[in-house]
Amino acid sequence: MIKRTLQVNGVSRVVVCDPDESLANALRQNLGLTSVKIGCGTGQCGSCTILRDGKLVRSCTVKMKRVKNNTQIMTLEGLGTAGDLHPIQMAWIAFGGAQCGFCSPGFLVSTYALLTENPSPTREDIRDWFQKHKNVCRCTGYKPLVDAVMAAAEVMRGDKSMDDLIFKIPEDGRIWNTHYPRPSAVAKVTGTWDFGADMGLRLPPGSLYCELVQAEVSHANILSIDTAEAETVPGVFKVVTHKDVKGKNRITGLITFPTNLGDGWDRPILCDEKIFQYGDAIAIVCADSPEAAKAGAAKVKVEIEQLPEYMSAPAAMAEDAIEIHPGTPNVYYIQKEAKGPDTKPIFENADVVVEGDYYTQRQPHMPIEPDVGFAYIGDEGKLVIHSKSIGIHLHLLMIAPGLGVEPENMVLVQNPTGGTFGYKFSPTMEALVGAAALATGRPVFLNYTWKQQQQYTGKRSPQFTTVRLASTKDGKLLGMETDWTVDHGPYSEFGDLLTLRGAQYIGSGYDIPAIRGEGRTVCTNHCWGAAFRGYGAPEAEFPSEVCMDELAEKLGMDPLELRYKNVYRKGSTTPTGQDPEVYSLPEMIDKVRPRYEEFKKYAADNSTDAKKLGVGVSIGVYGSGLDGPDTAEVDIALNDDNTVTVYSAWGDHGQGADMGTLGTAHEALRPLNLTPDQIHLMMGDTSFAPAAGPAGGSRSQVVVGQATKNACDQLVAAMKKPDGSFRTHEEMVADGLELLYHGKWTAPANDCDANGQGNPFCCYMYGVFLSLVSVDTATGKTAVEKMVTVADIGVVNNFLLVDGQIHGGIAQGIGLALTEDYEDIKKHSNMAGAGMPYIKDIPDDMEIIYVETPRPDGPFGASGVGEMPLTAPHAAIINAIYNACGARIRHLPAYPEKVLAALKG
Ligand code: MCN
Ligand code: FES
Ligand code: FES
Repeated sequence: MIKRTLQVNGVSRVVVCDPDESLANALRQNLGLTSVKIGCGTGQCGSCTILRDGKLVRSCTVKMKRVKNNTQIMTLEGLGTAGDLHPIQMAWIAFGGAQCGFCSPGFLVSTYALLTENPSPTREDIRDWFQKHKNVCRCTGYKPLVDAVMAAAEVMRGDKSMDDLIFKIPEDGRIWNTHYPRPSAVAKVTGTWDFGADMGLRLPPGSLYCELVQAEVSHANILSIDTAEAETVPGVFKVVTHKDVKGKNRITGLITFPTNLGDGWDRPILCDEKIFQYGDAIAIVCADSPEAAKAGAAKVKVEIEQLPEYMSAPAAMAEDAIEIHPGTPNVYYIQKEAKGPDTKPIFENADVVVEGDYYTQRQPHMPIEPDVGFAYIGDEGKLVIHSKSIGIHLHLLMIAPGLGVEPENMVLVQNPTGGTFGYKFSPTMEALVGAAALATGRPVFLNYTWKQQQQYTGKRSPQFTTVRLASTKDGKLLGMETDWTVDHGPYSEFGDLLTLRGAQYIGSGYDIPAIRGEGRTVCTNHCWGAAFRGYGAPEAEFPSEVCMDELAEKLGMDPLELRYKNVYRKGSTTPTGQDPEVYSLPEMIDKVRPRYEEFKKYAADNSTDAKKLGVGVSIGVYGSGLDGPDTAEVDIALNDDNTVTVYSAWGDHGQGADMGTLGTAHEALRPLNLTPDQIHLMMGDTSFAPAAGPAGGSRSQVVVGQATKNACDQLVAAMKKPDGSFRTHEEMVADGLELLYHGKWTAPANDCDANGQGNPFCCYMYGVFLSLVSVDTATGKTAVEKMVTVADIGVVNNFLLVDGQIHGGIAQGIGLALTEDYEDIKKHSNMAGAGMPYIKDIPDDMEIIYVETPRPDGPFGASGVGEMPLTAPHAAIINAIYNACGARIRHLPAYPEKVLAALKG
């Protein structure tokens, strides 16, 4: 142990710790300064950024033995507090800089250092600074952060006042359709928003730390698991294996369709007979310190018999491949698609036919916050599990039988969450901490390292897709034939539903009268397939949007005009045969056309042989909802001080479930004239919030929003007196009226049939993407220089939310197009290796144009937004690469070497 006296945020503090402890851990654990966040833990993300003797450091990389006595330390706690915000914090609030908020402390301290050194930075100076100091954000697409720094600098220079940054509620009192800041913003910018790892530090004495024993091969039979030596390691309390799990020891994948050949019970909580993928959990070592747990895990002996590893769909589909789940074929689900007349004669007689093979990769979600959670036995004897779950009621039902606990004896709670982007549509470690809490009887805490996050949470399922398009010679689409294969990894959860997305979205946006297709779900030994923002759309729309470009070329037509000719208009139907709820795509294309012409001119004027510029377009469509009659429930209560409390399980990835709820409830409660702070939110706990459904499929603003509105409408109706005024709480009680109202709403939609036909969603989101790229012809490296997104997401609840959603989603689309992958288990297990976009990978020139067409079935006309920006921006970028230099990339990501090879080819 060493002792250090540090000057922390202006106060002298003493730390006693291990010499090899990181400065980040010492600040967090020893001094309780939990604004310092640990994301990557390896110097790549900047979430642990602090000032040491006036210089920025990533504190996870500094060992305490290298920190001298009297070192000056500044953390976010030293910048400003809730009652006395610093201009940088205020600007972060005003520009929606904190979505999940996990990166915010690091960015805020970094900004403070920048503005101390350079009070008048340009936007490019700011981008250079965050690039140099490796500040990474996965939510915002960076542009709002640069806006915030510019505004903070103005206030700090005295060119503007703090008051200029404070949102003013309009005179009519309305916050719907404004820039009202989210309720959690102040906590997020002051470092007081406690994420799972922060709460883990404050668990009661006697709590145990978990370390996983994980598979180091991708497919094997387990012959034995020997925990004897591990249990003798000092500090180890118990090693939990499958033998300790009292239930079925399986997480159910909830088979969606009866034609699925699996039964859904294929994912072990703790491996018993087989290992299905690299990183599978085999045992949990529970100990009184993280170090003892780690030492114990190293002593668990697992004897295996290695089996052939099928790391992609073609490998698992080979004739001689054995069944990964014995008894279930590796191809376990087939989805047919048939719309309109037979396509064969259409293709035989069409003027023009184009065809291409396309591949979208195993995109990693890469939240900055790694997976984390804890569990304990609550005071009512129930098993309580806290995690990053964005579907608490769903996950409870998925894991309860495996653990052997009756659902009514379990509670799931969502911790403040540092981004998921869909990986938390699946349960991850909930069942592990649940099993450990039951086996030990103690509170248990499990925090994945970022490497574990990458290796042992689900990924976007790679998809191999063929598209053929037939058209007349003047560009009217006549038919489409398509085939798609989904590599869903070893666990079936939601794999059939994902495969259905091919039928719903390949070719979507266009009036295609005849379609035939078939898709299949394949079990492999690579990482399991989880929902990822866009869920099936980026996989489906990339092929059809690139194929549309190939068709335009063959026809000699402008790609935007080919799209304009074919997009949905009255009388058109979607690939599932549904009438779109609105027909805004022609108007959206009209809006983008001037920018398109400008971009083309700019590209022509600025291209050189060494750096070629090009312009690309694409169209994105996605449904807001789970298929069919998607339902949500929300409660509202009138409090005795005449305020209200909304009880909601609208899951929060970081997108802003709090503001979504507040904005919707405030609008619905307008007759009561409540101020926003008179609406309290109680969210994310199955013990008091009714089932709202998971925050997936960009469904919450529509479905949970409608349930929220329904609850509010009931309350307002009950409070209304015959004279039109409203009862107080006291009068409600006096009149014997209910104080709690249960809101419920079900989407007017129906499930698709076996041919993929139906009206699965009542609200869709529409996007038109325009990108300008440059390609370095010597290296093949592509840079996205400008992006424009035209969005029709219905009426906007809150602009800070939706701007942030769109910028952040576009940034992930750029990563999908150019850099991101999780194919190589070793190389892609850290942020830089997996192609995480840093600020200079994302253009500052990003424009959003809204077309707010009110949705008949959305609350106050709103549709969803979350996934729209990741439906097809990557196709616009790939089309722009072709336009720039003639390199046609059909397999993502478009690494420089691929572009170079295509250029040479
Ligand atoms: N919203 C709005 N006006 C609209 C539509 C939506 O103001 N017309 C707001 C909503 O109030 C909500 C947000 O925009 O705060 C997204 O709403 P919606 O599209 O309904 O999506 P959900 O709330 O169901 O969120 C899920 C969606 C999905 S599926 C993924 S994945 C995702 C995402 O949103 N993951 C995210 N956005 C994310 N944002 C962050 N920062 N982190 C993630 O992990
Ligand atoms: Fe320290 Fe990522 S740089 S946690
Ligand atoms: Fe930056 Fe979520 S707000 S990572």
